[in-house]
Amino acid sequence: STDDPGSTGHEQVVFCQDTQSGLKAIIGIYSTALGPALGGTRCYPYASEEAALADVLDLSRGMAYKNALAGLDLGGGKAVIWGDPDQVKSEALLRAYGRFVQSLAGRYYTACDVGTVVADMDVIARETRYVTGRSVEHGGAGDSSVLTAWGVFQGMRAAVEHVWGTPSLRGRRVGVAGLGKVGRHLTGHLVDDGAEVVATDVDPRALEWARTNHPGVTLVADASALVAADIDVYAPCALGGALNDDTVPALRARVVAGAANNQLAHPGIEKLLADRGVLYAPDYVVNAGGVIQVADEIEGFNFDRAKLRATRIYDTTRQILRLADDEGVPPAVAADRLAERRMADVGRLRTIH
Ligand code: NAI
Ligand code: K
Repeated sequence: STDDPGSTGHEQVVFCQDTQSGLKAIIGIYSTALGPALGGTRCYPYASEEAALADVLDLSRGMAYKNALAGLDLGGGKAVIWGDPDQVKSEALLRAYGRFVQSLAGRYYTACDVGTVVADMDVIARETRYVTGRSVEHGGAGDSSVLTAWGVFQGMRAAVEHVWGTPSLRGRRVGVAGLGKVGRHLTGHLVDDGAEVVATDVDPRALEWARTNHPGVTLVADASALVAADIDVYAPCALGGALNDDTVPALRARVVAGAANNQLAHPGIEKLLADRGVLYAPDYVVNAGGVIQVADEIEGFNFDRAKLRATRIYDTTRQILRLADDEGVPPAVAADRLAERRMADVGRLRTIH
């Protein structure tokens, strides 16, 4: 129980080992209050078992909050496979891992994360039915960046409305850092809505994509040039830690809403953003379109149904920003409170498992 100060609040933590394939994995189930725990499998060369455990505890808790706010009937879980994905991943290892997932009998559903790809989920699925994010050929939902970008766009509209009174992006200057899978779809939505997009990427192929598909997009040298540019909205769509002690003081945007996970480099950044009058739409709220997409696959993927759910990220973001104002807390704290309320309220009503 969370009343115990020594406890992390997790329901279950499972250590998995298969010596033959070299599998070492940890599955963390934070909460099944809203339904089976859903969260991806990360494959990463952790320095130690302690580091792997710390990561899975943190990530599985985060998924409980994310899934709750996404309006899913799913709890929060996550798994880590300890090792370099290029070296450790094999059919034998993934199938051994799949058997551990199956042994949890539906308390945990897995999906892709850093170090695992859709093809890995197809292999895992040969041992367990509790896996999602599979390939289209296997009945899966396919690339989740489509609805991730749609959800980010919806969250951005809510944040823009909160600051300027209208959700329209027409005439707004939006800085997109990272023209990868999500950044490209997002750029499309922004251009369609009449925004002026300023963007950057470290990969020349991404810049070429922009020049070819959206010649109206202004390209800048790097992320620091983007942060310092005259933009209204900043959309981090590359790596974590985009909001840090260097970028926030230089930031000219009044709104931050982007796809990247873990945008805040450390907890103090929230206050720095607030002090500078920057409205931060919490990353895990606005980037939930991806998990919404893979969650939908559990019922048999229906794109329109999933898109409708991702569209509601607009309403959720609005609600969170208002709650933050009412309760005088940063949006990330308001988001956590809303998630906790749903887990407590609905978790109490749930009778079927
Ligand atoms: P991606 O790997 O397709 O795209 C990332 C892009 O960022 C690449 O084009 C890369 O060259 C660029 N990049 C890397 N470092 C950069 C830097 N320092 N400056 C500028 N550009 C840089 O990844 P994807 O799928 O588009 O995801 C983007 C972010 O959104 C990641 O943080 C990911 O964790 C997060 N996210 C993605 C979801 C999805 O469904 N794809 C779901 C939820 C979150
Ligand atoms: K719990």
